[in-house]
Amino acid sequence: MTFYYGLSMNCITSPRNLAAVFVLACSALAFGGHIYVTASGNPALDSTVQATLAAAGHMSVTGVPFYQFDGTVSLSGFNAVYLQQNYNQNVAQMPLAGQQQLLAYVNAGGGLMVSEWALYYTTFGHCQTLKQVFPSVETSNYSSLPLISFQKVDADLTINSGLPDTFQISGDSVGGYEALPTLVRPGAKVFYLSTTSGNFVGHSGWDFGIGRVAQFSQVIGFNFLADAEGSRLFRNTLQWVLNGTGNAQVNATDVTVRLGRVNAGSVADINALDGQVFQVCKFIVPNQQVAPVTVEVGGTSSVIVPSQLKFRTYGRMSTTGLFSLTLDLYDWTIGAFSTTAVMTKNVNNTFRFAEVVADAPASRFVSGSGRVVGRYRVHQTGPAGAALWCYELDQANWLIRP
Ligand SMILES: [Ca+2]
Repeated sequence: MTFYYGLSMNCITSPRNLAAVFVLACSALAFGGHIYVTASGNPALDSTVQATLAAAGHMSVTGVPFYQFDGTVSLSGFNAVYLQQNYNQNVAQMPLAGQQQLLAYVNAGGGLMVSEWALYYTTFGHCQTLKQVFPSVETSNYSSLPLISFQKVDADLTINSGLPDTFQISGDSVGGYEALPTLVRPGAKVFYLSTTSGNFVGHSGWDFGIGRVAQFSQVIGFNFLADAEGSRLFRNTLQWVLNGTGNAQVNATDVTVRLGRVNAGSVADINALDGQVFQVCKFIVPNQQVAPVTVEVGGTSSVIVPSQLKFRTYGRMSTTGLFSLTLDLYDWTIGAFSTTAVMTKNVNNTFRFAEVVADAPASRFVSGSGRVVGRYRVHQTGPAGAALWCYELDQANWLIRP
């Protein structure tokens, strides 16, 4: 979904350095990752970040500052990168080769967590290649108010764990406290609004490629990490990022149209996100209770007993009007499509990601020979621009974790 939130602030000048107070607080969480942290320019903060990560069970390395991340750093063995651009915000830009490396890293299944001012500086020419992985849309607006107010929007069990629906933090200033984006990119989630100055995107995330990215609109410094809820959100977010990494991608090998008529394309068109689409249109449906477009997509997983599995599509309606898309997964233990691994959402003319996540155990959605089958169905839910409307799919695949 694309979110747009009204009000805007009007601070356009560059944030500058200010001192912050050192305090440390942390508590434990499961599933240890190996995290590469770009140096903040403040060694005490880097130590605090590493201590916070260690208390949550993660190993970390403080690496080079973002502006020295030049493509020569090995990310081999790291599950995620925490990109900081705060105390060293305006020293220089991240070299293009470093941006390309991070982009490829996320595309290939790595995790990325970002805090400010990485987004802010993209409006001043930084990270023009990397910024496409950021779930929030860049802005030069920022807040000079120390109070950070979070309000939950898109619910997520990992992100929201142990946190109230609304909470406040006394933030950290490095020339300002937080960026004030009003939009996220299509398909990204707004986990929290930032509401001190209006309704801005305070915290966002999405799956990109077969990796995952989360973005804080705040400067994350000593105050943020010393705050019980700030620290919790920081740790939860990293956990959420880690939960989205390590995926293997399984492409479609076959499609079977159960209802509808193929108007364009073939299975080859749904193996890459490239604008080439497989288009199926409503045909003749005597009974409106039946989804007029019903298509099964099959593939082969090399992982037979996955810990996690999801079926993901990227598509849109070719026709204007009101429609819904339902995704579900074939459960081999019952020999039918699952009644619990089901997702329905509204769809329109804009390309969007949709996904259905396997409920436990995910292994029931993989046959003994590795066969996986996902299904998409499209219903008309209101007026439509054409009687024989069409849905087009650019990509369908599975993300599977061993
Ligand atoms: Ca395609």
